Amino acid sequence: MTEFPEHFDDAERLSVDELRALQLERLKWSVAHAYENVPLYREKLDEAGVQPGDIETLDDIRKLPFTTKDDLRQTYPFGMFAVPMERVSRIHASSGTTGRPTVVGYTKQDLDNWATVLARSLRAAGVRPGMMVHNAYGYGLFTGGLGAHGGIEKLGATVIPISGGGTARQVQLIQDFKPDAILCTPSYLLTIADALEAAGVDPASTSLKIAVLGAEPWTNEMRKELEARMGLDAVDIYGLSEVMGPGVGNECVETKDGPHIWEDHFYPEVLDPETLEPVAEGEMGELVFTSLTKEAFPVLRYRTRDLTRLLPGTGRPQFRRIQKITGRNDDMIILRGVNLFPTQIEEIALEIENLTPYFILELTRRGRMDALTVKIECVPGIRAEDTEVAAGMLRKRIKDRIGTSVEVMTVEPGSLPRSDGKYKRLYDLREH
Ligand code: DLL
Repeated sequence: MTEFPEHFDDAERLSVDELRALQLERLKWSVAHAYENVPLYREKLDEAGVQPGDIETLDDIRKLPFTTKDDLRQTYPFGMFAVPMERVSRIHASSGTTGRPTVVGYTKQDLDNWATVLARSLRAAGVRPGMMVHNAYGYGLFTGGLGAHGGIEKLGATVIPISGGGTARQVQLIQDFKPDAILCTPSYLLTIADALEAAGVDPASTSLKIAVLGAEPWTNEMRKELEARMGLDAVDIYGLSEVMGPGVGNECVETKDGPHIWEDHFYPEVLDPETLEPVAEGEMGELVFTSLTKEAFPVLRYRTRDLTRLLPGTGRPQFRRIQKITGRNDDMIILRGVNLFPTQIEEIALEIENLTPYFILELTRRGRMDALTVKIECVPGIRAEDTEVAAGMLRKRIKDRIGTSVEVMTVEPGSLPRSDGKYKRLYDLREH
């Protein structure tokens, strides 16, 4: 066996003081780089009366203006690139739910840094050089597939670049190649587990020992469900295209307590989404990132719309951690004045006997009121009475804990759409 270091690279051995010094040096570079090379940043900074030379401490980051998805749309496709196109090695894009896609670019150095943070992420998740990794994130413009691919190679593991979809073939190759780890969305892992079962294979009996899951919100209850069903460790990977792609942060398999942010490359803040002021330490708010090393596509205080809190590091003590993200501002359903996230339903449903993680939410209008229906599959083969009991319990717990009434409708096992990537849970059927 090859010797491998306890950590993937030296940055993981920095003390907090060394890390802060490195961040400040890099922040100064990044702000100057954005100011000098991206007209929109120059305009925004000038308007805010800030010059790159005004950044003297890390707290001075608060003088900087914000960047939003709208800024990226307005400069579509390449207006935010900070290097000439000849230096851009790769382009990715995210489709988003509405409007133009957001386009991001990477220099050779950016791709190398991305592979490093990804390799570090996989290392934290328990993946080791020499292991075989089944990469079922989608390849293409989506950052998931190719982003993870670079990191797997950099770590020194073997990559199976299967991409998303084609579930029957995924199941076949898992049995034939016997990979140690799988990378995909949590909802797609459920689809794979089902397909294994349908093929007469016990999902817990495969060679898979680690699943590195992300690209959509998922709960600790879903983690328990997947770990029990598949006999593996399920670890959370976080990231977004605008900031890099997968691997902005990752959970440590030893602690499974939320992703550590690789702060030597991405500087995190959590702000009150209304006032845009920092929340008190450890409080919930919107996650905002400033890139510290990106050449092609620097971002200053990019508003992610992801809601979480910043916590002290555990498994990698010098890096701050975020609480597992359970929702985005955009996923929030406001039902008759009560805020509700699909993950809250997932959490409750998975506590109840005979219910499955397969559910969708339908939002409709009855007269002047919005109504929410949870359509959920029960486990196959149970009695009609037990179905009723489970549905009633779900309805009651949602009312008790979230404070709003919803309808619960149980549907035939296997009748709801299955995921092949990011799973769509909410269907808004109201007329606009
Ligand atoms: O989903 C990058 C990625 C690929 C991350 C593979 C992890 C694994 P986007 O398509 O730009 O990029 O979507 C980013 O997805 O702002 C979050 O709302 C959500 N998201 C990503 N990872 C997680 C996670 C990729 N672990 C958006 N938990 C982000 C919860 C996540 N939400």
